[in-house]
Amino acid sequence: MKKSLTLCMVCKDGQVLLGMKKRGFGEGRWNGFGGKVDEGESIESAATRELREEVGLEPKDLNKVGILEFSFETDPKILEVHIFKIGDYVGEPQESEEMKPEWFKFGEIPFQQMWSDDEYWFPYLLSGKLFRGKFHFDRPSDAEYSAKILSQELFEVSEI
Ligand code: S76
Repeated sequence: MKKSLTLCMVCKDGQVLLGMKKRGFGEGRWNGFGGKVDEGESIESAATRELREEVGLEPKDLNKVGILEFSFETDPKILEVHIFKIGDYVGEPQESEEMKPEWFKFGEIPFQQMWSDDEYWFPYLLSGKLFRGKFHFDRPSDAEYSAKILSQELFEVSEI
């Protein structure tokens, strides 16, 4: 079974906006903004909704840059994550119940406190390349435990 999710990366003036996840999946780590695509909802409107709910921003542009499939030894579900790059928005980042936002310069991204796949695909994101990949992990990350990558594939694509 595959489940669709979104992940929004806001990149502006050489910085990326990340949120410290305060609860649930990936708690205690810096992450983009996103979540489940609801039934009957388009992937783009799900991305827009999550960005509004989690950090209070309305995207002015929404560029799909990648699709990643995540799977875990502990769960038969495959998570299909649609990654969007946002270059401009309306509003100011606001802390929500789920996320505490902070800007990071492209050279100072806190990979040690992020999901372990991020250091592999961020270079594609930041250099404007489109990508697809799959990462298989032992079990989900939380504040103390960083998910171990058991296998991975990642490549540039010409369209997505
Ligand atoms: O950057 C990521 N965000 C997530 O929520 C999960 N990676 C990831 N990998 C499983």
